[in-house]
Order: sequence, then structure tokens, then C-alpha cells
Amino acid sequence: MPTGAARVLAETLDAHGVDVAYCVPGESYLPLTDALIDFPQIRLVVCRHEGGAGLMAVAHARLRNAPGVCVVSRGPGAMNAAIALHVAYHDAEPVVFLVGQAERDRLGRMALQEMNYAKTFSDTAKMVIEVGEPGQLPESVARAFHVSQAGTPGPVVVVLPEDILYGECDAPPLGPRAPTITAPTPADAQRAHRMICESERPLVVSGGRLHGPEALADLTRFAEQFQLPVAPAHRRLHTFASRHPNCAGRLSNRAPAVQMELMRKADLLIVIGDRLGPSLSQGYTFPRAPTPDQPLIHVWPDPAEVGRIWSPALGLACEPHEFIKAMLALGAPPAPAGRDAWVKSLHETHLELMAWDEVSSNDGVVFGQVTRAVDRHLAPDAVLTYDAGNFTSWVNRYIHLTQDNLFIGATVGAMGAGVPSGVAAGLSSPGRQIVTFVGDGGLMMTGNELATAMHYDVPIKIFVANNARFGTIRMHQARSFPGRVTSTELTNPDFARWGESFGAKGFTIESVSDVEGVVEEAMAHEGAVVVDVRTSLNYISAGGRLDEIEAG
Ligand SMILES: Cc1ncc(C[n+]2csc(CCOP(=O)(O)OP(=O)(O)O)c2C)c(N)n1
Repeated sequence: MPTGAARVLAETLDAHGVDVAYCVPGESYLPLTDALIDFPQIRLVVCRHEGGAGLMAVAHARLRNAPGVCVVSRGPGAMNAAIALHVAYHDAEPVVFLVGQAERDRLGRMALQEMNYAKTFSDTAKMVIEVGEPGQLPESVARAFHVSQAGTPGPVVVVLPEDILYGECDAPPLGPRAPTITAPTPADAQRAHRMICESERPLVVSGGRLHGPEALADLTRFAEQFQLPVAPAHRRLHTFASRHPNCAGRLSNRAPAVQMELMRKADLLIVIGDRLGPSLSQGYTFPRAPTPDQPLIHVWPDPAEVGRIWSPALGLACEPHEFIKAMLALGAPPAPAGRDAWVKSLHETHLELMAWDEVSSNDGVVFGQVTRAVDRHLAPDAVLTYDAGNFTSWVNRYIHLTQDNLFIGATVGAMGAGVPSGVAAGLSSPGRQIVTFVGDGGLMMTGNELATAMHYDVPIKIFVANNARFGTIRMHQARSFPGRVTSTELTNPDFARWGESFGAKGFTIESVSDVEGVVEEAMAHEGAVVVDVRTSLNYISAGGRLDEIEAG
């Protein structure tokens, strides 16, 4: 007996275990919002902008290691969500976007808000699935979930013509397809094992595909048993505990020169669970593209990606955790002489870099003072998120993390991701402490999602690096056009009062003497918090001062 198509769609989402979906409602998919009333187990989170909703779905995917779901209205709604497709594509996060469309018999006539999604998203979606008939709904949605996770994860768009949602559907709802887990072949595992065991100066890079406590614990065992130094990849900071004696330092963008000088001495790179990219590879120099300076073992579950840019000595298109399990199963022989000293030298350099040099400035608070203070108040399983901008360098440098933390940052460097990611953390992973760092530039892009946090009682703690500038661009200007300042100055609201107007508690840090007290109070506060940190412009990043850059 036919059932309402929107109900079958809701049943299919339910069968896929969806318990949170992020949306901005639209008249183009009213039957779906209506059908979801009967599925209280699926929480439809209403956001204030589709960019925010989409970025929350991306963060959800990272938090849960499962597809995020974003539902947006057609045309304008879809275009607002486009940034999230771009982030999910570059960051390899599985997200299913359900997007409204005009009625089928109006398509091609410039119907209200009609759009050709296959054309528009041809470069940012793994797949665009147009639902042509109501009976295709369950299969289309099941395909979207499967494709979003298979191989290199990414965003999949399901296009829902309005009349289909109002129609009836003969097909039953569908559940998820069985996942395919790929493991290394025994021969490849043996070869990798031999290369690792014989190397004097190996370096493991731990990427974001290493998800969850078991995979991360096995990574630590692998490092300990084989005496391997491990560097967490760009914006995947929690994948290896920063205080662990095998931690080699973080491969963030523009990593400190002294660290890179040492790491470049590695005689083997083992990249596990990261696609690599411009930031991690320090502009395609580590490993060097297309031919690395040292042998590279690259582990990523997609043969099209392994070898696409870099030429690895050994490419393994398999699940990263399976690779680690295979290495552990082969056992660790005694490491070559000198390995111990190599691991120690990397770790000592890393700890020296993470130690705070007492610096202050007369043009505002050095943001590192704040990140360092926050570090002391972090819960053991805190979720940290950040936006994009120079202030992130202080977080990369001065916040210690363990594998019990979860760190979310868009590797593609999209401003606006920070606050929505923090809100998603509260909704997808309730009960954990959530700390978000954002610049004044990024906050004014998607900070309106603080309203979503208030609506759903998410106790997000937002620390704003407020230097009244698009600071990163100001820094690049100083480098490329010294003395010529333009288009980077900002006039901001009073962020503490701005936060309070939403119902959050507002704080302002104006000088170094405010830091300890305010951070302690803000971190202890039970609800949402906005801390406006009047930040030094001169200390533009942990890597260099503006006056020094200007001077050349
Ligand atoms: C959506 C988006 N727009 C523009 C940029 C280019 N961009 C990179 S950093 C930056 C300035 C960031 O300013 P702010 O958030 O205040 O942080 P700061 O760099 O001052 O620490 C801009 C405009 C970007 N990365 N993303």
C-alpha cells in the first residue's frame, strides 16, 4: 500500500540511524519537516543560515565518524550551503545534503528558485542524485549515504522535487548498505613492516581518518612498540597526545622552521589516514610533490588518491586502522640503534616549541596568553573547534591535547566554520565541554549561530581573538606590500554585549592582568560564554610579529 513519499524518506533516514539533522526550513520541502514530527528520535536542528547548518553537518561527521545530514531549501538555500559542500569535499567528510527542487513539470521554465544542481555542484559534490520518481526515494537516499562514506568520503547531494515529496511512494524504506572494509594485502603489509623496521629516522603522520578510541589507542601502541615518532596532521591535533614521549610535533600549516628542519631529516614518511594536502605538506615540500625526498608509505582508503599527487614508495589503499592492526600483528623487532635518539630529539624540540615564552605587547593581549590559560581549564574529554585565521597558530602551538579530546578545524581554511562546529559538538556529542576559538572576522560571518546554541542549550565557550582586522590578510599585505595598508580594518560590535544580547554570558579581556581571572570564570560558567579578547595586532601569529614582517 502506497505511503506518503516524505514519510518513506523519514523512515529511510531513521533506518540509517540519523538522530540529528541540521536545517533551515523551506517551503520547498514542507512535507519532510511535517513527516519528521512523527520521528522524535530524529532531532531536526533549525539553524539561522544554511552555511551554518551545512558546517554543523560537516562537524557532526567528524564528531561521530558517520554521515552528517543537512536539509536545505532550493536555490538560495542551496547556494548558502555551498561553503559546507566545499569544506566537506576538501576535508573528506561524509555529508548528505537533502536539497529542495522545483516541481518536475516546471523544470526548465526558470521555475521559482530552480537550479541545475548537477552543474552547480559538479566540482564540490562526490555525486548529485536527482530523484526522478517517488519510488526512487529510498534507494537514492541509501546510495547517498553509501557513496558519502566510500573510499574518500565527501558530500553527496540528493535533489528532491517538491511534487515528489507531496506524492505517494510504493517502495519500502531502506537501511544502510553493509560497509566494505579494506585491509592491506599480506605482501604489502610485509613490505611496509620491513621498511618501517629498517628505517633509522621514520616519521608517522596521523590523519583525520583515524577515528575513535580503538584506532587511536592502536596508533599509540604502534608508536610505542615500534619506537616511532608521530606528528598529528594539520588540524587533526588530537590524533596523538601532545605530551606523549613519541609525539614529534604538529604538522600544522607554516610549522615552525626548527621543527621542519629536523623532520626533513626523516628517512621514511608513513602517512596514515590523511590525503595530504598543501597545508600539511608545507606547500608541497614535505613530502615533496610529486617525488618525495624520502620514501613515502601512504595509507588512505582510495586507490585514486594514493599516487594522485605524490609518488609513494608504497601506496596502500586500505582502511588506516586495518593497516595499523596489520603492523601490530606482525610484531615489533628491536628498533635500529639511533631510533631512540631520533624520537627524543623530535619530542624535545616539540616540547620546547610548546613552552610559552613570556611575551607581552603594548597594543593588546598576545592571544597565546589566552590559549595557554584555557589549556589549564580544559576537561579531559573537551571538544575544541576553531575557525580560520592567524589566531589558530596560538592554538596549534600552546594547547595540549590527548586522544580523549576531539579537535575540529576545517583543513581547507574556511572562515565561518568555528562557531557552527562548536554548536554541532554540543548537539552531536552532548555533555562534553566545548571550546571554540574564532577571530573577529570569522565570528561576524557565522556567529549568528550562537542563537542556535542558545535555542538548544549548547554551553559553547567562544573565545574571540579580536584584533579589529582581517589579521591574516594584514599579515600577507605586510609581506607582499609592506607599508601599504588597505581593506583589512574592521569596526566591531562590543562582543561581550553582543553575546549577552543572545543570552550568553559576556566577558572582555583588555589586558594581560585580566586573562587568568576571566578565563577561569568563563570556563567554570555552566552556560554559553563569549569572551572578547582585545588582541595584539603586532603579535599577529605565533610565528612572527607584524613589525618584523614589515621590516622584511
Ligand atoms: C570564507 C572565507 N573568506 C575569506 C577567507 C580569506 N581569509 C583568510 S584568513 C582571513 C582573515 C581572518 O580574520 P580573523 O577572523 O579576524 O582572524 P585573524 O586572521 O585576524 O586571526 C581571511 C579574510 C577565507 N579563508 N574564508
